[in-house]
Amino acid sequence: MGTRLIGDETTLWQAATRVLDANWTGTATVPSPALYPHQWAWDSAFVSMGLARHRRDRAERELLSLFRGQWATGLLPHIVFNTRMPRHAYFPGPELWRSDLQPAAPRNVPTSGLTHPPLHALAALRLHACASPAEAERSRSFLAHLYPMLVAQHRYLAQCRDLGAGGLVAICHPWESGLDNSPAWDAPLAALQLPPVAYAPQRAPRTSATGEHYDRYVRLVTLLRGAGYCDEYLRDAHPFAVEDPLVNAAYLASTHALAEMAEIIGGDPVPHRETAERVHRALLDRLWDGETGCFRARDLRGGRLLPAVTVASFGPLLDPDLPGPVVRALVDLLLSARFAGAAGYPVPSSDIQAPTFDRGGYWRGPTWINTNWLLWYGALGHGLTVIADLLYGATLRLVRQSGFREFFDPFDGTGRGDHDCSWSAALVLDLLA
Ligand code: 9WN
Repeated sequence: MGTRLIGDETTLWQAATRVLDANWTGTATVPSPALYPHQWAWDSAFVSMGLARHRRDRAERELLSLFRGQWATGLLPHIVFNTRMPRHAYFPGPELWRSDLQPAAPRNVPTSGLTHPPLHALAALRLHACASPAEAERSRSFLAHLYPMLVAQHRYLAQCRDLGAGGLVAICHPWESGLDNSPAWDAPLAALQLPPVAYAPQRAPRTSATGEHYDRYVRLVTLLRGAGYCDEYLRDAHPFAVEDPLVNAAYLASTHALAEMAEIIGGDPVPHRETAERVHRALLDRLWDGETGCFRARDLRGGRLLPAVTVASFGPLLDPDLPGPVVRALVDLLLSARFAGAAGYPVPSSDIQAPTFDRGGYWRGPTWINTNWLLWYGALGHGLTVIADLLYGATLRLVRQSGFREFFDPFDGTGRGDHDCSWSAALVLDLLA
């Protein structure tokens, strides 16, 4: 594949494949060697899209290995733990979640009890789309094998996570958004009552997720665990329940992918199309704020749209049926001083003009390769070639300048967080292919 590339593209390609090779454990890919030694769900979706261009066999194993962690309820956990890692390798480890005590959790595969943005059907379809004619039949069989697991994942989301009964999926913890310390979660987290005991050990202050944040993150997990991760508790009592535009846009894109997969393998696409139509309408009815011209997260416990405007607000570009005026309003916002203004490296994870903006603060300002990729993909789907080219060029410029870092300063492109980050490498392969 690299032979089609020229000059520094070949060098970049080879550097990206080296990162993915080094982060391969034999069955899956760790998000980064130093900080994240287990398997994370949305990371694996992105990684499999890159592996599809490099080691197809591994792309399939990556997804299968993740689904080993799927619960009987259909929940696809956000972390599948590698039992060969020492206990202190990552906090919080299996001892916080105690999935081993849950009858629905798989035996001998410790997992978390939360989920992650459901991009897996989209990733599986992309894997199929880049199969060569010689690989097509095998690829179709792989899709047929994975399809029931993806359907179960989506059934869980539709049946157990539509907490607002309006057709969208609600997240029950900031970790489920993938954008952990996004300013969007500040208000619902602040409303959470903490007991007088500190729960979490301090993590190194490399992010803005401080000890205070971690106390709240861990508190939410202990509440969930105490209730046996049960659906009724989530629906009726859990204090954090938010409908996020990016999570729901991922859900919608993957629902469309499930419909296409059903056609490829001879299944029934109609139920997926019906779900997609419902999610599309609910995104507009429940999360579109016409007054300010953007999508916002809905706090189900507070009963209102949350004020923060973040990169997640652009997630619905993944909806192929988004009305033209809504697309145009999103493009205006993306190109405005709030997201593009002084920043040379779009797209910052948070509104530059908001008081909470922090250029080094993890999901409170920096630019990330995976969110850039999602917006690039969504822009292409709407024929927004100028926006897509802008995102493509800026994303490759980031990694050329600073390497496959976890995240980047949105003003000068300085690399931050961990090095040799898998999704940064994988998505560069997808972009270059
Ligand atoms: C908690 C692995 C994950 C990403 C998330 C990112 C970060 C974990 C953490 O790392 O989250 O799940 O410990 O901070 O926020 O998006 O999936 O790369």
